[in-house]
Amino acid sequence: APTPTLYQKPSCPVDVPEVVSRHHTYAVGPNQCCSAVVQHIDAPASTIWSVVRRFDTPQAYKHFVKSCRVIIGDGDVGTLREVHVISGLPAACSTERLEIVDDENHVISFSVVGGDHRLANYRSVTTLHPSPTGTGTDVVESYVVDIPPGNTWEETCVFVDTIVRCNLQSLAQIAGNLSR
Ligand code: A9S
Repeated sequence: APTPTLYQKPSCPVDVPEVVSRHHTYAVGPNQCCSAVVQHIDAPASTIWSVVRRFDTPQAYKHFVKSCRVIIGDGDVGTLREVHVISGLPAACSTERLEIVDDENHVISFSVVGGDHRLANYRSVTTLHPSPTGTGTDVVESYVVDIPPGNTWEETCVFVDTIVRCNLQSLAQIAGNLSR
């Protein structure tokens, strides 16, 4: 019998440092999709972190957010927020739980636990990394989410990637202004 070919883990095209890949690895279910967006920002990681770490004020850089209130918690893991989003999106509000907030390694993660929208079981992780090529910071944001009924994997990825990219571009603007 022919020797069974071992399943070769697809080699990641880019050599991602373990400190990055460690946080951005998910167990993805059959009807889920996951992706990641990387945004270079010309600002120190500490400046960016001062904005990103504020789980209670996502509207500081997320333009889809109309308002946010903390339901319970003091900004540590387990804090719950209720986000109301601007009109024009297939959503009205989202209840989100802070899963990780690590001031040492600049890691923040939240999960969507409820709300009136179509992104069930959304979870994202955002990490900051001093850019290996000199100045600035590389922000990596990855997510996993259920593919909504009636949508394809591709459509879901495009939709969420677009929102995440908008948020990170807005973050770049704000952090850039703060660090002038
Ligand atoms: O807020 C984020 O960091 C990322 C996303 C994908 C948020 C998505 C969203 O808040 C809308 C922007 C309203 C889009 C939710 C939970 C559902 C949407 O349909």
